[in-house]
Amino acid sequence: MAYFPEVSKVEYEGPESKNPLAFRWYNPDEVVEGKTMKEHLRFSIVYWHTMRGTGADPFGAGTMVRPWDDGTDSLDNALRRVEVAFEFFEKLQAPFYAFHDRDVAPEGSTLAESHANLDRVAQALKEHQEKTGVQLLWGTANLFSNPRYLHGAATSCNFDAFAYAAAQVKKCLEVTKELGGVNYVFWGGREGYQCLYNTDMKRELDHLARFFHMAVDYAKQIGFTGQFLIEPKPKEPTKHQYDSDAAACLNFLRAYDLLPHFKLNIETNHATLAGHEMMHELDYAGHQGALGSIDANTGDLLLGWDTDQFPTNFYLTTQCMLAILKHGGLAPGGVNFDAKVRRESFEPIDLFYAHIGGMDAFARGLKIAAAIRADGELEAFVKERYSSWDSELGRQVEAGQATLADLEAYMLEKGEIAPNRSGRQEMLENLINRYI
Ligand code: XLS
Ligand code: NI
Ligand code: NI
Repeated sequence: MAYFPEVSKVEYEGPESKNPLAFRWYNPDEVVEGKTMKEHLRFSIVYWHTMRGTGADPFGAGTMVRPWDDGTDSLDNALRRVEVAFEFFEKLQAPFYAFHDRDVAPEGSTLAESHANLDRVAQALKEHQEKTGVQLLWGTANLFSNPRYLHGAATSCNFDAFAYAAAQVKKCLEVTKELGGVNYVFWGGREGYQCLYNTDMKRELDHLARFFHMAVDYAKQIGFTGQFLIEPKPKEPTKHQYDSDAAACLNFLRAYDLLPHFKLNIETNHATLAGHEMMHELDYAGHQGALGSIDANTGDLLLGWDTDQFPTNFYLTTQCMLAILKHGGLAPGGVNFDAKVRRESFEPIDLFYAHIGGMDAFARGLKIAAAIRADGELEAFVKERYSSWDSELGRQVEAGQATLADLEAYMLEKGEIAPNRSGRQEMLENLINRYI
């Protein structure tokens, strides 16, 4: 059964191609810096936007035309979506996908029923994974949509909400393991606050840490070896999300002895909401050894919320790939398109155009970044910029072997600092432009 009869497998045709259903840059087997594009990029498609996005916004109902979806919450409908999803993944040559428990299977009227629904759909997902070779990049539990989580889940003031969330994560870990998921993600959902007058922040953070420790312990118990990831986001839905950015997440993980068990899943639109560039977040996570995976999308700076658009900007993808290559790549993470088509792009084929554009933008960013690295000019400039630190005393300071008194003695003798040199920002911006 073909749900996308107008599309056959999307193939690489090269930059000259004008076929809107072909890749112009993503050539899965092409080798860049010793690995294939497929191995570098590890593209993943999200179930929530691509299979479940309706196009609804606060001002109006859904607009998406999805002929296979009967609009019900039935198991049959869920099982049919699995077929659609895997046809889509295969036609796009996407090696991975990602889901929330509630995207793939309907919530039942009891927790036991929800568990059973998830088991049933997971069985179908497994069969399709085996048939197609598509793998699960990560699973996650939806701990934010149901009204029971209105005060949060792991940070709720209501102990029962915490317990329910724990039960959901336990089950979702089991299913992720069963499906061979290579990561498991916690995005903060409603873990944050709207108002400090009614919030015991310390207690909530302590609870969040307990929750993560229990997940780590349970993963060990069942032999789940995937990488745990936290996805930073500063706001939306709450005004302050606890996992606000890479630095805040790492501080939290360090403070609660969770650092050895977690890396970060960095999302572009969340970085911009936090007032950072994506490259900043990637580099920050990377130099702490915590760059796990990325949610590839982009926001609209004129809008200011999490618009989750598909990335098409070569400067953005080049910056991402410069940081990712610098820190040794993403595996077992990947480039996960946490992105949705616009409400006005309501036809199924728009899903193809969207993903093709995102995959091509990253493939091109990879090639540009690799070319910049191969020429080495940028790296050499940075190295030279810090070369005064390569002096004997500079090295001693870096190694923690010098004191304020040593530096005073040095400066008393020298009298004045060496002349500063230009940062050459504009020259370097021009240098990047040479490759784009
Ligand atoms: C929401 C998040 C979410 C996570 C998965 O803003 O990006 O989609 O990636 O829970
Ligand atoms: Ni995300
Ligand atoms: Ni997001």
